[in-house]
Amino acid sequence: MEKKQSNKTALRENKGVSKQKTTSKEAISNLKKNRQKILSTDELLKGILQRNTAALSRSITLIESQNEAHKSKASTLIEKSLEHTKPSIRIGITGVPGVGKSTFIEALGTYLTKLGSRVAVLAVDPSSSLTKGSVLGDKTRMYSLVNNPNAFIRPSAAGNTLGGVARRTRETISLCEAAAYDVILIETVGVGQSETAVHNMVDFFLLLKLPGAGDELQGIKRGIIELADAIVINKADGNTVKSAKLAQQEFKRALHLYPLRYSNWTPKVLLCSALENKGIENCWKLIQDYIKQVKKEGYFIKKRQEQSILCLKQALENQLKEQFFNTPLMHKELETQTRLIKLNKRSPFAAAEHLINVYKTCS
Ligand SMILES: Nc1nc2c(ncn2[C@@H]2O[C@H](COP(=O)(O)OP(=O)(O)OP(=O)(O)O)[C@@H](O)[C@H]2O)c(=O)[nH]1
Ligand SMILES: [Mg+2]
Repeated sequence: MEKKQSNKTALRENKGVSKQKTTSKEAISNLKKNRQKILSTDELLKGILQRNTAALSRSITLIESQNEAHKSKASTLIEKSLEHTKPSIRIGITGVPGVGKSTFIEALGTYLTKLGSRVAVLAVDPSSSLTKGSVLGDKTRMYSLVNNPNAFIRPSAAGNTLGGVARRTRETISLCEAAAYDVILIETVGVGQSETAVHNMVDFFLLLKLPGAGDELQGIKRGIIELADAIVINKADGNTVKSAKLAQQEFKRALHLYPLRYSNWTPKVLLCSALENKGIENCWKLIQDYIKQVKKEGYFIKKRQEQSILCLKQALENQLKEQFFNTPLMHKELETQTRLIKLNKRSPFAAAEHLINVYKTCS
């Protein structure tokens, strides 16, 4: 007689779960339709103001679009959102690749959400926006923030010029402020010009450094030190604590050599371990001290105004350049003038004057 199969054996096959009868094709198609539905600027704005992250993401995608119709819709949305922007603190975080920017943002962002703040994380990295390399890196390093309902993470804006990426990031900041994010953290790689672009759109600029600055100080880019409101030596953990403390002393000494800033703020040098969550609270306290001081002295608002005016000038320059070269006639004229310069038959200045005259007469 065949032995009855025991319920305990792993070989026993239970009857599978049958397909749910309630899954309606109609519901699925509605869901798909809603996803594809083109929202008007008013609908997008309403969603943003209601702090709906899907609406915010879709609006940012609209800003990033190269399609002419999308561009004009995006401008309308930005214009409409401006009157709704809420106060925020914008913080730029820079440092060489691998210094721990994303880990630091993960730690600081999580800390801030625990204090009750809503945090948006953006990135400016024109080099990796082409390959989308930063998307994976940032999102995997920020695994706890990614799942935090009070955090919004948007990787580097698409675009192959720094100007384009910077513009989109600025516009994204506006939208995040309309969506009432209290703190906006912007990660940027400490190479190339991107840190200057980020410095021009934030209230506080933080430079992350690695321990062991002894030799490094020689090769440090003077420009970045001048931009930084704080230098934070990361990875001050394990057996690098000692060298981190040494680096702290060296940077403190080096900073004394720099002239006083318009902000009246003396940059500070702190230690932290983003990985072990140490020193994050101090960094935030420092940022708050800075904001308090510059707000009291009126510099906070002045700096933002100056940044906006600088942005206007850069936008004008970019648009004029684009318009100037963007006609077949100007292309042809430019080629002719280039040839004449190469043949030493015309000076570059005379060629420029000629080109401007042609542009003026045909525009
Ligand atoms: N020991 C130690 N390791 C850290 C610390 N912070 C980050 N790391 C490690 O350093 C590596 C790089 O960290 P990221 O946060 O990706 O650095 P990043 O500056 O954002 O790098 P890029 O985005 O590639 O420029 C990872 O392996 C981290 O785990 C720290 O405080 N201590
Ligand atoms: Mg990173």
